[in-house]
Amino acid sequence: MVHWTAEEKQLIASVWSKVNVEECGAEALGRLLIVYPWTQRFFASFGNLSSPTAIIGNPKVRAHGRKVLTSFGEAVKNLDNIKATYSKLSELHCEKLHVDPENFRLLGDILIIVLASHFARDFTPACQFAWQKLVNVVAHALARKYH
Ligand code: HEG
Repeated sequence: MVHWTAEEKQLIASVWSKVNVEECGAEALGRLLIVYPWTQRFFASFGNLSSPTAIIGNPKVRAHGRKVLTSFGEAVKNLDNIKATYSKLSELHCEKLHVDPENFRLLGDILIIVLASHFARDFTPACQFAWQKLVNVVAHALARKYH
């Protein structure tokens, strides 16, 4: 099981308390679709994804980004139980959505960039360390039901 130090927990909680889930969620998913355009294939039903402007302004991208980051918040609240928290979602992404688990890592790294750009000075190296650890654990948990 992953061990979290009191400092890591505190750093994660303090950043999360300042995150605007709607804004940061939309930005993270938008950046994923722009920076790694092959991820667009999972969102064929979302309409216009033809340019960065279209992606950033697409209401379905915004709504889904919010949904994903809200769900990410479950990991923040359940740091010691992330595997169980994402057990059903792992099944969904594997068996129904067929999302390649590499994409969980990409989204995690993008989220780090979004947080760094929003919180700049407060996103210290120690803070980045704790968040990188968190996104890795989340990606691992979501990939667990793949077979
Ligand atoms: Mg996934 C649906 C969470 C990464 C593609 N994703 C969902 C849903 C949640 C979620 C909560 C809604 C589930 C439901 O309707 O019951 N996703 C989630 C998390 C993360 C993640 C927490 C990573 C941190 N998802 C992810 C990535 C991709 C992806 C990287 C693809 C590149 N998710 C995806 C698709 C759907 C969901 C295609 C269905 C969207 C729809 O059709 O509405």
